[in-house]
Amino acid sequence: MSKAWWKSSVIYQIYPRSFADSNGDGIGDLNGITEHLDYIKELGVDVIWLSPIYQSPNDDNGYDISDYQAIMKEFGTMEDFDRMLSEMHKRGLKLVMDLVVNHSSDEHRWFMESRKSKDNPYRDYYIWKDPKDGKEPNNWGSCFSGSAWEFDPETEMYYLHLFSKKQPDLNWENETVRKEVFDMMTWWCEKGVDGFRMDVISMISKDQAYLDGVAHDGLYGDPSPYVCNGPRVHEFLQEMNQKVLSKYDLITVGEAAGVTIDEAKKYANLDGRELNMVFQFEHMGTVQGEYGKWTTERVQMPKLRAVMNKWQNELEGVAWNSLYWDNHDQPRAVSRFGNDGPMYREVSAKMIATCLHMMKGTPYIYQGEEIGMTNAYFKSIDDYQDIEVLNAYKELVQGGFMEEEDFLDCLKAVSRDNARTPMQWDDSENAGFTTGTPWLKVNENYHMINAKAALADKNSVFYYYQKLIQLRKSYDVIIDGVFVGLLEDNDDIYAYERRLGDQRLLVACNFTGNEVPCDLFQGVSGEELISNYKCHKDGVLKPYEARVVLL
Ligand code: TEU
Ligand code: CA
Repeated sequence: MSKAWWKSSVIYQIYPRSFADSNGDGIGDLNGITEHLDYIKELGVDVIWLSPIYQSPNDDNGYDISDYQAIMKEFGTMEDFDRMLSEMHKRGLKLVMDLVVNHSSDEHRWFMESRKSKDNPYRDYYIWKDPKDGKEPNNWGSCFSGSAWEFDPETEMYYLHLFSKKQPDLNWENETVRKEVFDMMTWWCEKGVDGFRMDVISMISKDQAYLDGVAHDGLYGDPSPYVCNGPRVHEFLQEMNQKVLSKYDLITVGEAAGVTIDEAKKYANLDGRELNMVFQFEHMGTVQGEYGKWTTERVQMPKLRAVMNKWQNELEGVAWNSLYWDNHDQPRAVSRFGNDGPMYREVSAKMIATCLHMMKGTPYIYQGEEIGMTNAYFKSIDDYQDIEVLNAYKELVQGGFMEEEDFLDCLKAVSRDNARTPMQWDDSENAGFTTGTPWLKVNENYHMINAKAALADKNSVFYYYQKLIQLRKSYDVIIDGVFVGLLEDNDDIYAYERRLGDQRLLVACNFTGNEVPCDLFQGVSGEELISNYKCHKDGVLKPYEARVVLL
């Protein structure tokens, strides 16, 4: 198996707005990141993925870009960027930038020009359609509620925005747009960046018929059959690979909402013609409510296991997996898949980390996950800032489809703000994130959960992640071993083996707070590589116990 460096890497995701504020304005910034690179190096990761740092009006916190080659003023200057990158490289850390090219901001000069007139040279940089019977061109809904079409009175046409109305979709059918994107990517590669995470890259090719979608929620049509994995998406990515990616030693990961196994075998094929890997979403969406993600229903491990094992088995030898439990769009992993109460938070955080990090693929750690940060459980809609939340509140609560209390309960479980509360550095005011007023409330549990406390406690979640990362560097079976699911009808234990030659790595994780029978380790001899308990009980797994044994 080729030892491409991105196969043995572990990647740490930073949401810059919430990581560290160096100048007291309450907003994280690049100098704040630079000041904390030693902490990241101590964890042992190889790559840092930064959520967008480009100029943006922050309608969607940087995922609405108004200048792809300038730094967001709240985050600092290009000099700050250059210094941060050189400090990363000095520490042997690589930098992955977030490439958001399915759409731009409506404040990008391209769009400002495009909307001026129908014959403007930039008109076809975006997707404009005439009204149909005086209304939107079709029934598509936006991911951020409401219609995916916005009427522009200047030219009396609609433009497409699969996300907020301030995020108009770029027209990838237009080869000039593709050239602009490839030139911009080359510019960043020439500055020395080491890769790209590609935002909703599975959506850049739309079915040109623009047919109505099915209105599952009775409100708007679902565009995903017509925008996910579209007719030319692989053509566009192979062009990107030929014109940019293949010219540099990069790591590339496509965020591929709606990706299937078969599509992933194209996007992330080991033949290297497109990307190194993709983020699939199937394990994130195993529970759906009447209105999509807005549900308090808890994920059941058997469903999660079925999805993860399918991806482990079916990409084997053909394509490469990414491995993640959370990011800036998802609730905190320990709250969603573990138990964030005081009794079991740390032991269950270690267990879910073990379950993920012993799998085949490249693991991603989201800022704060390594110290077991939890959901925020905000009590009022006024505490939330995320456009996805606020638009859904308007549509569902103010629209009379959901009770406010029920919607707030859903927000406590699955809102994106859960992951965006400021990084908890220590137990000083605002968790050491800022000396000013934080842009989003700090989680109230920062006195107990913070990096300083974690670094002072040899049994902390931090040092457990550090050890998991070290194991990945020490045992080829973790990188290259074939995945074999075990106990696949057991409701409590997630178990599997990794096999490489005569090496067998046995992994078992109790996803419950009860002691459960388990004879996997009876009569086997081998070296225990890691566990979240110092001692074990024969024939059982303790609450949230994880064990990894090299047989
Ligand atoms: O997310 C795309 C995406 O699919 C998410 O909107 C996800 O479906 C949703 O957040 C789950 O609730 C990417 C970025 O990661 C996200 O932060 C941006 O808001 C979005 O694209 C638009 O750029
Ligand atoms: Ca700042």
